[in-house]
Amino acid sequence: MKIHILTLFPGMFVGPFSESIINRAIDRGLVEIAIHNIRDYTSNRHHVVDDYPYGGGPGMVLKPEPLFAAVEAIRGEGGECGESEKGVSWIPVILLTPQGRLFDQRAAEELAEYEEMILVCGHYEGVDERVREHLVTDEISIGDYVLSGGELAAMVIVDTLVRQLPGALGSETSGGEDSHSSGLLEYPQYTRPQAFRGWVVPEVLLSGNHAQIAKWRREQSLLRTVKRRPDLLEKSELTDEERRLILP
Ligand code: 9D3
Repeated sequence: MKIHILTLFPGMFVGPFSESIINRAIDRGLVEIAIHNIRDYTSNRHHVVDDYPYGGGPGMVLKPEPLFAAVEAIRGEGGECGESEKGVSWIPVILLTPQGRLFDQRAAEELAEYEEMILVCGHYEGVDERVREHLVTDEISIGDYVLSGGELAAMVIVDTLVRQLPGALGSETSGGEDSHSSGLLEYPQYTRPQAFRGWVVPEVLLSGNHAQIAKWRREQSLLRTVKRRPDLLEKSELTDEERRLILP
């Protein structure tokens, strides 16, 4: 997979992408991450990337020319027709914006299908609408809170994509085995010591009865989900007995 990131703050990506799972995936050649400074694609003398909004109002607007130039340069560099070995030549151009569709695990799985993509980070009151209309193919928000720009959102997306790549996680875990794939929150976990400051580990976990342990964990997941994230239950498949357990 190849992920391009267009940003005015390339330095923001240096730390996060050189640690842990993402760095390991890069070293293993599973993913290539190319950070492009939008300012490098300006053609005006002072490398200006933004301007005042037509019609007036506060803030600045990201100019269209550097973004079009950057995307066109990226499209041009991928061989004659940009055809990858998997035969997918179309490269999505994804704008990170508070106005985008909400990013969730389903969206993460959808984006993981692409062999190559371009993430565009805004950092202003906005980007010129012609970028949205004629360059961008998708708009994504990572949640209903205000960030200073799209960079952290891009990192969140990269992280979710990289951990889905076969071989990116250690052999012990697979990306499909976590709480968001079962649709429920995770059950409580314990490790040694068996008693810590008088707080003891639930008996059942010490019993060695694996059927009982699995049952207890499933119940705990259900109860925790009802209490904290009842919205998740609507999408999860429960047995009649499980429904009985959580009904009031
Ligand atoms: C003036 C109204 N603001 C919209 C709520 C303007 C505005 C705020 C913050 C415009 C851009 C930003 C910067 N945020 C992002 O670029 C962003 C973002 C976010 O703030 N929250 C969740 N997901 C994302 S993706 C990109």
